[in-house]
Amino acid sequence: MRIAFLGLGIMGRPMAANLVKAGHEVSVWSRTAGKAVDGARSATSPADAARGAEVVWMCVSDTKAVESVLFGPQGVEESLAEGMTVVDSSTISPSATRKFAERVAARGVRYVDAPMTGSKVAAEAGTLIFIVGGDEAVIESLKPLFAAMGKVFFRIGETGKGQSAKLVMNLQIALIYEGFAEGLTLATKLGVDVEKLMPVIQASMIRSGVVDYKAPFVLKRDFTPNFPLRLMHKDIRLTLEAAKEVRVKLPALETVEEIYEMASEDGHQDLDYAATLTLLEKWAGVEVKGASA
Ligand code: NA7
Repeated sequence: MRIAFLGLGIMGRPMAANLVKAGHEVSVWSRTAGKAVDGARSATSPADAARGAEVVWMCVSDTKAVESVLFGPQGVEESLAEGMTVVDSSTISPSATRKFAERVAARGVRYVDAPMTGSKVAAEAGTLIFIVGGDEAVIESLKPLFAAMGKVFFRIGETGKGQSAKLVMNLQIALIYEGFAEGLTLATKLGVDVEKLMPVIQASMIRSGVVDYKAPFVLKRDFTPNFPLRLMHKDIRLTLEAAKEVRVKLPALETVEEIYEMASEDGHQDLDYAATLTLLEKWAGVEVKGASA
């Protein structure tokens, strides 16, 4: 297929590379000049990349970035042609997604939201999990592309539902992790050795994917970003906005948002979101340490 891939960040670049590897004809564009992918044509603008493409796939930071790539100067809109499909793998606002979809639909273009879960490692290995919203037949036609970049995709419903489901997922990840971080902080303050506590956690119903994944990093005090705090913070804000639009109150997430705000003020926005622990430690006057730290 002829694909325009827009946004060569931590996730986007390996995704585009996997499309090339799968034999697709790929044009790439990223806001910062000089980013390239072997075997892909480097385009000068989103409009240039999208010209003649069957599918335009985006993976940029946030709602504003998607809007600018689509509808800004030299945006994708200039090159839209009937029958084209626009796919967005960024995590952005569900309601903005529906508006963007309506605007391109007026030009005969289909829109699929396909945010993903999985780290940089999964993007490189082509084992991402896509959470998808859009027309069933259109999504079916994208199967080879999902297969090139991911291990599985789930269709949740019509356009916008992929983003909604993604926010619901990240809400739970953020809260589960904060529970774990508060537990370790209190344990340390109460004089409980966290290395002795871990096997109890793992033998109990607290055991979870989040704890399995994060515990080794936290116990080593390794906060290098697997998923940067700034991006989880963005997703928490998006979730609170989406909840407000439908008059749902999320008191726990509101509190966690404040913790992210203060962790950012402490300069931790580019560390992993696990670094929210350091704020709890500061308040408690302790440092959580495993044997390996
Ligand atoms: P990164 O590594 O921060 O990359 C973000 C990408 O978005 C990168 O290619 C940026 O371009 C691009 N970007 C940011 N702002 C803009 C604007 N205003 N216009 C155009 N392009 C922009 O994020 P990830 O790859 O980890 O994640 C991407 C999305 O997936 C995000 O929504 C996550 O929550 C999930 P540049 O680097 O300047 O070329």
